[in-house]
Amino acid sequence: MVGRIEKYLLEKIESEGTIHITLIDPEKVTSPQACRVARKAKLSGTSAIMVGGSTFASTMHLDNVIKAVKRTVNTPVILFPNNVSGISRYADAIWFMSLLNSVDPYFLIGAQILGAPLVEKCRIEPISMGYIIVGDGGTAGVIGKAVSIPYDKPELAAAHALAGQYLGMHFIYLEAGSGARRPVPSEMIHAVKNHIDVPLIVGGGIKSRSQALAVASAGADIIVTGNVIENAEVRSKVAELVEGIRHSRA
Ligand code: 1GP
Repeated sequence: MVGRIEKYLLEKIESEGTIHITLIDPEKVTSPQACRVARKAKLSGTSAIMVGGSTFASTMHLDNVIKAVKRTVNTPVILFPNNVSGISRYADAIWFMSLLNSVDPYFLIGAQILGAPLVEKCRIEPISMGYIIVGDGGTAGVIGKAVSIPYDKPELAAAHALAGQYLGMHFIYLEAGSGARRPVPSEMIHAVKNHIDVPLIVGGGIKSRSQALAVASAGADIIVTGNVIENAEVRSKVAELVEGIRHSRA
């Protein structure tokens, strides 16, 4: 079954090609700052807001950030949880994700078992996603105990992605790690895209128009950026990234 937010994402991708999502890390912002980012990102063409980080924001702060963002923009808010504590009943949807290259069963299925009843109780739309950490992997790789896939092994990334699809996941996410020195290379994106039919999300280290253009041209359906937006004038930076993505469609 496809829920409302998933349908929205699929229709956006269908009509626009690659889309951009803004990631807000609740640990790094106050609620008013999150609102400003969301409002400006929306004006510049972002399609949804993801909220989550790899470490330790309190659930109360997470709730407050999401409530504030939802009061400010009508863009869907999708949780990007690093653990059960990343669930907020105020979000529209949650990436219900498994870290496919973790060596720790907790990140493969343990946290999901603990979180599922809460997601059901709070009626948050779960969107099934296979999460794959590649390259440096950053904090997410360390916390998630991932055996990161080297950039020069695109066929390994493709095998992980295909396994995720065969297990029934609706989206696949190639994650280079927040603030990665180098985004996921085009060859890897291309290899994965050639093997899967479900939409491909790519994030980590995308900072410029040309990087967004390269990632979109290689086959990403969704591009996620966080860091670069936190550290720049939001409106012009998101506009630059979205412009790069649009150029890939030309
Ligand atoms: C991190 O993929 C996201 O989980 C976004 O990464 O913060 O480097 O944009 P950046």
